[in-house]
Amino acid sequence: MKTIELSTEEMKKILSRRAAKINEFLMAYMKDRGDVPDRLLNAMNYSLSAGGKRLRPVLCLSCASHCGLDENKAIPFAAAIELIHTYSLIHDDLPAMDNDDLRRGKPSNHKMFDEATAILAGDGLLTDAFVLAASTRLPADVVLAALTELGNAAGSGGMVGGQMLDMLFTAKKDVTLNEIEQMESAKTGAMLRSACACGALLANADAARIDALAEYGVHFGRAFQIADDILDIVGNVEELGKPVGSDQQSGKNTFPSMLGVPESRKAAREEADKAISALPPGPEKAFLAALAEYAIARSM
Ligand code: GRG
Repeated sequence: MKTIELSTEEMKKILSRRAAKINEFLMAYMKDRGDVPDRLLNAMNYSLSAGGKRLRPVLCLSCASHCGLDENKAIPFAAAIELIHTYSLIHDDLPAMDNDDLRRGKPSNHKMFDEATAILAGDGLLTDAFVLAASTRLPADVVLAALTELGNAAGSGGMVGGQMLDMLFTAKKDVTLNEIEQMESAKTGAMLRSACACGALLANADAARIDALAEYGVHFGRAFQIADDILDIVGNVEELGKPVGSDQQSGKNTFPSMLGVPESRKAAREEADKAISALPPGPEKAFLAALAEYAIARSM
């Protein structure tokens, strides 16, 4: 066990304060959108305001601050990451993908609206995200580097590719643990890793620091995903925001379905420890370490 210098309570306070900043920014951004048809705007707003934890934007702000940038300067970029995350959840729930009726404890977007509207809401969020991220008021080369990083993580070599592998592996009988790791590191891990890397890039940090925070993000992502998969087996609907056992029902192979819950808990613990060990020194070390603990605490 590593020494954590921030209590869970203190960490949660900082997490909520940062999530509130992101929420406030997103509300203002989504309010002033006279160009968007009402139904589309309502569908985008519905999922954006459904109560997400804002983990990715918070990681981005914290990593930016860890590298010496005033985190407020990174808010538009961090909010754009949440737009992409929200799009991915809307599309993930569609009948052609995971076919989930519930998300964040509420009817999924296509259940609340309809399939075509949900597809367009996702498309709108994804595309608008890049315009919003590009509006970040920092030097253009720095914003461009972060945009490239984010596009790669969200795109076909990252999250979208991971989702493709997920669909392919769900139908496949003899999936290996390596394949599951590869799929999860792209599907869930890429965006978490990228949120950290983008924070460091926006702060114009040196390469070693960007790599170290990206490494933290990789292990954070693995710990987070394994914890989520464990919760799908041992959690409850309140924690999950969707019915328990959906992975098993849809024939998904996950860490706990292949290794069992106790081994998976060990793996999640190891990944959280690796995330914490990767952290370079700086003002956010205690917060980022406590956040990695929080990512697995729900599943232990
Ligand atoms: C459809 C292109 C496309 C991609 C979908 C992210 C993703 C890829 C699917 C999500 C599937 C899933 C439930 C994975 C488990 C881990 C995860 C990403 C959980 C949701 O993230 P949280 O817990 O969600 O940060 P909130 O609701 O807090 O924003």
